[in-house]
Amino acid sequence: MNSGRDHAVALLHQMLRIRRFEEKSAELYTKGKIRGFLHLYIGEEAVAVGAMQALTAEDAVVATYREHGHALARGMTMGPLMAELYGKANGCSRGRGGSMHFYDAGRRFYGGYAIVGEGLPVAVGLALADQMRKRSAITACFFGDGAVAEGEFHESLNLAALWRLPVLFICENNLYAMGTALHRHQSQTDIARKAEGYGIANTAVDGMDLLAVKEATRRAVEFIRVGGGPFLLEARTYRFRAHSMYDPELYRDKGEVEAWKQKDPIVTFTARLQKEGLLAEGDLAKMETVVDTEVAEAVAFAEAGPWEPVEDLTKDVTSPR
Ligand SMILES: Cc1ncc(C[n+]2csc(CCOP(=O)(O)OP(=O)(O)O)c2C)c(N)n1
Repeated sequence: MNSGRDHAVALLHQMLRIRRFEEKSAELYTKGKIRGFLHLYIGEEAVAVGAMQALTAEDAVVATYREHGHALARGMTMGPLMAELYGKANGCSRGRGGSMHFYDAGRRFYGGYAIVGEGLPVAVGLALADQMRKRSAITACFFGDGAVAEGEFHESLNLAALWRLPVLFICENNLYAMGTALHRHQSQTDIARKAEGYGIANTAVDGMDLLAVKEATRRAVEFIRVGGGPFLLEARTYRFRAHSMYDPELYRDKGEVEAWKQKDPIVTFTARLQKEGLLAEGDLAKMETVVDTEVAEAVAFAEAGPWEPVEDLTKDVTSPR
């Protein structure tokens, strides 16, 4: 048994699970099985999988509406995630949240937020709570480049720095906020450097390179754990699919997308493992079969799930009387 090899293969497996889960989700969406919004993470898998390696079960994770990958990489079971996309009662948020609102308090996975930038103050609050309770946990907060244009980004960085909170801000810079290119909404396109005005340590990393993300995150987490305060990590990545299922993608040309696909994190990591002799002949095909089975079982779980009864419509809904 070679633990280095096993770990590398497990990382590839994680990325493949995310990719196949989302490809199936897109297919089910076009069939009308999944409704509402669906934002795919395809192309960005190395960020969630690489970053999650540095976190322990005690740490908290906050993500955006593009959070399927983060939820899977955090260890959430695929069936309840697929059921959530269906809106079924056996979904991870009982079918009330859908694609944008995955949640699992047991795994300290706190969403899934539809509002751009919304997760940042939530992460600061979680980290403040952990700090006040004298827990050693840190909070990892994933968000897009679009979020850095929001006031919440600046307010969150300010408070995190002021109170030296254990927060790892991870900006997944995929170059577009919906249809708006980064240079059209940012005067400073070097996102990591935005942390400097707040005295927050920062670095940028190639978000298409799984091992680079893993190492950069490990260092950032280590810095936070020894009391260095918050950290901003910018992962430079790209989404291969449209912003959401409704997007005709008129803002970028096909050549650009094709060029980034040459850096596909799954393809490049597979090639690397093969070159280093860590992936034997047939290993990939076996892995694909395992993943396909897991996805098929998740779909069956969602299909078999019940709808929430109408009598429960106002359950957990509160309003002032
Ligand atoms: C406060 C707010 N403004 C606008 C929107 C509409 N909107 C949804 S996604 C999005 C783009 C966000 O891009 P980014 O943060 O870079 O994340 P990505 O989709 O690239 O992962 C916008 C403007 C929103 N959901 N919330």
